[in-house]
Amino acid sequence: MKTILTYGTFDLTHAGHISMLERARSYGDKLIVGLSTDEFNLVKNKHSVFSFQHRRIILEAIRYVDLVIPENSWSQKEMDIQDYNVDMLIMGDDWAGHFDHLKHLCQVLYLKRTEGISTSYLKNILQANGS
Ligand code: C2G
Repeated sequence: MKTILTYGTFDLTHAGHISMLERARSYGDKLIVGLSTDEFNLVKNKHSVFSFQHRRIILEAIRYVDLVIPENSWSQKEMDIQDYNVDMLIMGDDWAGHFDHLKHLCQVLYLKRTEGISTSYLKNILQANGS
């Protein structure tokens, strides 16, 4: 059983998120997603449209996701990797290099982000349409 771990806010879930989850899952047999809580989003200076509970419901409905755990801090990754026997941490390449310090615990892989789509782009469209 090869366990993959990834993290994110996953607000206004879109095709870029789905592509990341699908590709991450393809490297193993189980994908765990550390979902940023509303409180941790503030630490990340992100203000998600959907609450943690709402984002969790959506993620848990995605076929590539096997387990969703809360991400409360930057520093929990070491513990998560050990607690869940993680074989590989996978993040988008906007994070390239940021988690190399975890390579003594598990493999670390950065996958190419999907161009042309982002949560902030979607927010701008929604605001422009006055919705
Ligand atoms: N992503 C992607 N393509 C996009 C947008 C996002 O591949 N067009 C990927 C990101 O690279 C990330 C994941 O989808 O791996 C989740 O994106 P965000 O919700 O923006 O995550 P982020 O705020 O970067 O949180 O501790 C790590 C952080 O919690 C990561």
